[in-house]
Amino acid sequence: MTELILYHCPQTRAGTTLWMNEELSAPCEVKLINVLAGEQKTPEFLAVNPMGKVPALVDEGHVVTEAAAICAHLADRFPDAGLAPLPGDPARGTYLRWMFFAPSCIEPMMLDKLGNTPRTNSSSVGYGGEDAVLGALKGLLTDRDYVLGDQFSAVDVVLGSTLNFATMFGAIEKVEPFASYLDRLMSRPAVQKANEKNEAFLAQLARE
Ligand SMILES: N[C@@H](CCC(=O)N[C@@H](CS)C(=O)NCC(=O)O)C(=O)O
Repeated sequence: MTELILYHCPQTRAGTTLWMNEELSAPCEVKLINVLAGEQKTPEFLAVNPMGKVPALVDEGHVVTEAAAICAHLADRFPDAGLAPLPGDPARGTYLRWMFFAPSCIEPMMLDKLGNTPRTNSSSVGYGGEDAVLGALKGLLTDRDYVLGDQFSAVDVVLGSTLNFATMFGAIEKVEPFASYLDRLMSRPAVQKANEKNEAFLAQLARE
């Protein structure tokens, strides 16, 4: 049997991958890493992810880190779920574009904004600037339900999760078209299941 272990901690970026796991009907065994207790810096976990960060996935001995990479890998690993255009499909370009846009443009923009470290050199800053990021996202999400149009895919898990964090922390205002997109995603059964599991995980960590 396929052995997939997902190292997870509730209330962290690992939530993105827990959601992805639920979209696939949970093929991964979830192992909790209590970040508040410092378990991500133990020698055992550093042997998995030398960054000492969650999430991490071990797929039959192969380590995948970075939430977006884990989601993309899981979508490819379980192609029958139809959560990723196959290599060779031109739609795969759109899918990969926004899969990378989330961690390489939205995240640093959000962290710079929340950390009050504005960048002035837009031509050398990878995300350009806040207006550029918001403009690109508005252009993407206006008049479509999901990144690929009518079809939900793993890129919506990554982009939706990142956008959800950004609105929760106040880095991006929850206005249209982001509000409808997020409401559509957050009402998915897989999100509800992941939320319930996170509640149970939090209770478990509090008892330990
Ligand atoms: N680039 C990583 C970031 C992962 C990350 O920063 N995880 C945080 C939780 S949100 C963490 O594990 N922090 C614990 C620490 O650094 O000690 C990803 O996208 O997965």
